Amino acid sequence: MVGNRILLVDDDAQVSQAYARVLASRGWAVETAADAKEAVEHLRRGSFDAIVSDVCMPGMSGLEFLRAVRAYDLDVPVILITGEPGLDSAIQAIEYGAFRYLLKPVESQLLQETVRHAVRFHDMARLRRDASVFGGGELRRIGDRAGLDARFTMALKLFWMAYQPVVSLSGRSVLGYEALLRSYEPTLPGADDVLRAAERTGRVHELGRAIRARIVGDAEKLPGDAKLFVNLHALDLNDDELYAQGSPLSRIAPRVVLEITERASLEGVRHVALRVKTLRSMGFQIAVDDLGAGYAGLNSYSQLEPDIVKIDIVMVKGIDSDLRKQSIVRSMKKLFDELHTSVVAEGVETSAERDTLADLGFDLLQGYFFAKPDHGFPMPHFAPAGPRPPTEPTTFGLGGLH
Ligand code: G
Ligand code: MN
Repeated sequence: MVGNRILLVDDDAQVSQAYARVLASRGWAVETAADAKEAVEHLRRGSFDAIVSDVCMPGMSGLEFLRAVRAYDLDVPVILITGEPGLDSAIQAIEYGAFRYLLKPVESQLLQETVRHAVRFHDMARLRRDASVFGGGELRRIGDRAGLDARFTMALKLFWMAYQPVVSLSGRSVLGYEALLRSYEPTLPGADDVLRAAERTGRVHELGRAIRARIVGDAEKLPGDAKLFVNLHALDLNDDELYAQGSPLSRIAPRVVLEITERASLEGVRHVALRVKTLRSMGFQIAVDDLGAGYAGLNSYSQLEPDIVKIDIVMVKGIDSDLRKQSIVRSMKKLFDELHTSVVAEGVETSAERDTLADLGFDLLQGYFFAKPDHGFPMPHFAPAGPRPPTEPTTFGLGGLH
């Protein structure tokens, strides 16, 4: 650990000296900066294994500083320290992508331990990046230092939304369309790349707002009374714009189902239950997405009390020949029936999967078998490939929701 470089940023020279002494005593090489601008100068000249920074500094806010840091180093863990306790600032720190958040005065031992963890974390991030060279992968591409912010800005200009129908088998109709992010920015080609870039540059809200505005524009062409399924990033729940009177999406709230994924933790969201209640009172419906994929089990179900749950593709893939999956999915379906919660099975790719799910009592399905996500609002096909009756009637929006 000797030789690791730590950057310490604080406008209070006394505090700065005290922390520097505490860290130097562990063998770390400490450099100090009196404000964010000076810190950026240090970053320009060399790299660090961890940054410890005051939140309130003259000249640059915590958010601006975090962004500036990310322009130089995508991985370096930043530990924020503040004199003003408060849930809001703690959560903001997490939103900014801070590694940890400590309250003043920080005990020497806690400071040392936190920095030690941060340095380890940084080592790990570097190893992953080195390893990714062999995979030719995404980490290396996304790991180019400067410019992530610029590339994300391009992605924000170039993205489009694909739509995939959620079908009702019984009505041979479309309940709604899920909006899925697609990117034309070559260096951030996948939706996940764009999302990760948004997280790393602290611009999740900006992306969420742009996506919602785009969807509302597209919705003018939404057929019949089909609903719109809109994916939210967990951090979007912290964005005031989502709740603002007159925000684009709120104007079509009764047609919108907000999907909140099971994959991500809701830990960084203030007052989750209250927020979801507010959204519901605005007319939105709530869905829990990717159920069965998350590490949290049915955790978010109890927090969100959704109108709809969407069973993840991992539970659907090959369900026709997997008795264990059938058994779990059957139990889930039964449970949600009792709770009067609609269930959608996602990622249906074959007629065998469709038939098994139908046997298990599923009516609402989504997947490549019916239609791939595409421009506009693609029509699903219910029969396997081959000639189809030319006069097949299609009705939209059959109420599969309770
Ligand atoms: O996490 P969420 O369920 O919102 O993600 C949906 C993703 O799954 C989209 O990127 C979409 O393109 C993809 N998808 C939709 N249907 C299918 C399918 O039948 N098979 C596979 N492999 N992916 C699908
Ligand atoms: Mn989804």
